[in-house]
Amino acid sequence: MKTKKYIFTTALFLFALILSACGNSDGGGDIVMDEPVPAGAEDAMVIELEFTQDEIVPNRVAVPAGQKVLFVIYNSDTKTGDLNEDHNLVAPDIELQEMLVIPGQTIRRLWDGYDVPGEYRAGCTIHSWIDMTIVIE
Ligand SMILES: [Cu+2]
Repeated sequence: MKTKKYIFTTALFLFALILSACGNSDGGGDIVMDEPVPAGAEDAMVIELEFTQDEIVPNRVAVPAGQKVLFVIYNSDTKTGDLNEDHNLVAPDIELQEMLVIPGQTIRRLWDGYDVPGEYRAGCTIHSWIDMTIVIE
């Protein structure tokens, strides 16, 4: 009898823990507002970007071919309104996977870089008019 009660209490506790962990996200895990520098960033070039309400600052950056990059991206777009203030940066042409940044958040993500020189568009898929150019040199 005592063991059963213990198991029930433990299950209840775990359930409450799971509920609170999911509390302020969309079930996709906890959102870190100020991400730490990821492992492996030692030899990366740092590129700092800021999403505002209608642009990426700066909107043009140059990266040597094959250079690993640490993106530090801040979303200062905290206005409330009918538009979504979340932004992401995506550049399929140079294999840059989506990086989502919520209002007030700073993310720090590594990108392996790209080998073929040229000018490539990187943009926000949530707001198609917000974009920038990444120049591979
Ligand atoms: Cu956007």
